[in-house]
Amino acid sequence: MTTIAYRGNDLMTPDHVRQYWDDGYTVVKGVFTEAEVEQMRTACDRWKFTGQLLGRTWRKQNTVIWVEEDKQVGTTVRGMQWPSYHDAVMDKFRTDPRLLMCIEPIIGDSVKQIINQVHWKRPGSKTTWPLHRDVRSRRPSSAFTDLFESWVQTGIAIDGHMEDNGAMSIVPGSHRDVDHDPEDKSVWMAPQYADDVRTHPMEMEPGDVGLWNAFTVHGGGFNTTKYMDRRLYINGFVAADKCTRGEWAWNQGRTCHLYGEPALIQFEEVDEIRGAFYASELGRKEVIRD
Ligand SMILES: O=C(O)CCC(=O)C(=O)O
Repeated sequence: MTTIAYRGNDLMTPDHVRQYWDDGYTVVKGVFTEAEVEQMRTACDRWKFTGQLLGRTWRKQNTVIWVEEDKQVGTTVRGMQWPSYHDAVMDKFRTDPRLLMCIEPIIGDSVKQIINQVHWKRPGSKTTWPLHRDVRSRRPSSAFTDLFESWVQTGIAIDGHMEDNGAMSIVPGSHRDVDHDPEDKSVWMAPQYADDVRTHPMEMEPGDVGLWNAFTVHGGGFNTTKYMDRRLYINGFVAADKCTRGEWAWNQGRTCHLYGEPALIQFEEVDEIRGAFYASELGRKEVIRD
């Protein structure tokens, strides 16, 4: 576990750090300003329109846009990974020093990034993420060491993140309900927590940042509003010396920009399939990941 000195103006206070380890999550309020959140909204909308134009799930190396047919609302862009290779706004916020300030007390300041992802929950759609633990997606497990301590997921609320528009729920303490064995598939999905009294929506205002552990149960929620979008910008980080995959984000606190060949992260064929493709044309099933 990392111990760093707290400075008076740090966003991530000792109480946040304590809550993160005790409850498996925390929310840091007011990290980004409304003007900055507006930039993220505009960038996310551009990607949503791109997905709508493409009309089908599309990938270029680590960048993927997942497009689904939704029985209620039709063709729907529900998520994407790694906009930051192609989008200066998303890239800027991915490595914003305030995000480092949030994660540094947990995993230190030499950090690689595995997740750079946007989730949309379209009003009236069936989009949801059944209750789960993110350990399920940290594959292959051999690439990660001490996942419980070395990994942290962050989510920037781009819209108000509320029960009505599909805020994800969180289960405080659920990271301590199980052994931290990445190969124990029986703990990956966790539908039984729907009835757990601890389960509640992780409500956030735009610009707040939620952090959660790889073993904390979370997910669920539908956007039952008529018109209100629910966009969440998720960035997942790992202590660099505990992971053999990912793009560097910070090395001893210094920002590492994306350049050169994309790293091996979750798309196994990143070096072999270099061109853009529609998943359906290559007969591939592009499973949505987190
Ligand atoms: O977008 C959401 O509501 C859920 C996100 C989630 O469960 C995840 O990223 O693991």
